[in-house]
Amino acid sequence: KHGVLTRKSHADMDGKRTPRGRRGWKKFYAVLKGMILYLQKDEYKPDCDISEVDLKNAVRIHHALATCATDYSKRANVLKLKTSDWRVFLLQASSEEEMMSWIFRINLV
Ligand code: I3P
Repeated sequence: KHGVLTRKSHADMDGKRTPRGRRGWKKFYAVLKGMILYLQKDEYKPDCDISEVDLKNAVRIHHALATCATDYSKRANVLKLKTSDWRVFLLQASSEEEMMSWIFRINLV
């Protein structure tokens, strides 16, 4: 699955709140491949040509949990992604349908 996702980092590893200055929203082209959610700067990336930055933004979603971010009301179609290392991301999808589809696909892994 792939599509545009806008990310906000809410908690870092070990569940600590992401500090001010790193809590802004940022738009990515997301690609779910195997157990990795790539958050890329640009749409097309052949597997052998992923940049260092894109690799850094990739999220391992094995043992991650995606839910509707019902406690976040500032934006619509936002899902919450908790990773196995206790990071928390808010991810805004382009529509409710897209949000549900991302949640379903992430939790299927
Ligand atoms: C954050 C940025 C986010 C905002 C966040 C700010 O500042 O303005 O958009 O979240 O508020 O800290 P920075 O880019 O300097 O990290 P919202 O859009 O959800 O308001 P927060 O600290 O209350 O999460």
